[in-house]
Amino acid sequence: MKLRIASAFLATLLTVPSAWAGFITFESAGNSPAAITAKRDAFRSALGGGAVAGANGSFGGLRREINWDGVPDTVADPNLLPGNFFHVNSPRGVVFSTPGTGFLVSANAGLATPTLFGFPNDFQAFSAQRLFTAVNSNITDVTFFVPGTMTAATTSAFAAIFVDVEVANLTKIEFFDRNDALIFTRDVMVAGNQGLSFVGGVADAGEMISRVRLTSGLNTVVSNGLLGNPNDDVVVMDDFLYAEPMQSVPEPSSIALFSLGLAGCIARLRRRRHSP
Ligand SMILES: [Ca+2]
Ligand SMILES: [Ca+2]
Ligand SMILES: [Ca+2]
Repeated sequence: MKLRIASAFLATLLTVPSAWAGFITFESAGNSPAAITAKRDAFRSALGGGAVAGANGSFGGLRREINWDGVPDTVADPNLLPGNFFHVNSPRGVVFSTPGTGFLVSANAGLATPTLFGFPNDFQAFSAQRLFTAVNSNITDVTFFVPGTMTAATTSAFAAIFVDVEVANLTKIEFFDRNDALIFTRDVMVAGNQGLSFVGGVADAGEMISRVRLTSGLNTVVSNGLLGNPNDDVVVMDDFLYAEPMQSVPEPSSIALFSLGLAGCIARLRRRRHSP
């Protein structure tokens, strides 16, 4: 019995992630791009890479950004954006998925399709002119690859800008590790009608983010000018910022588990050798 309790305790000890000290949160909200620029800049500084983008949104090999503004008209509203556009067409190491029916990037001015998904009194851009949304869902999941390769990756930091967050506790950002365990969650600050909200988290103890889930309000964009329902808070997104996706290395707890298993094997082998 004692042995059983001891093994249960040991198993618990080994499956608990090693000291999630948490994430450093960066957040602010306001009615104009200027209101959140200082916090965006602080997040940029925390990750490094400067302020000038290189090819494929790479900042000094340390950070990536997506502002949607360079997306071609052929994959912008009313056309869907492929979920792997920033993995294949412009390799930035991210793939998007949604329980909905796809993704839209808003149209530029001067085209047949209205800008801002057809809601000029609700949305504005942080970076002009394009915005991003899932279609028929308020969920966007982001997974990571070493940019330009099929190698799965993790990141240590992620931030997003949300547009038109009017109701508290509906819009949030969540980080999951490689075991799909939730390691960070934050409700996005309310910014009011047409406002902008910045939220991001930076790992401070080596945590590795395998998936980011962005929940945008409680409404959905169905198509330009059309919402899923007339009453609930509709929210869309602008810039994504994240630390350069890196190939995953085993976490300390997995190494410990592996070493323990190896030690057990060696002990068993030794016992076998010494037995008559
Ligand atoms: Ca609004
Ligand atoms: Ca933009
Ligand atoms: Ca709203």
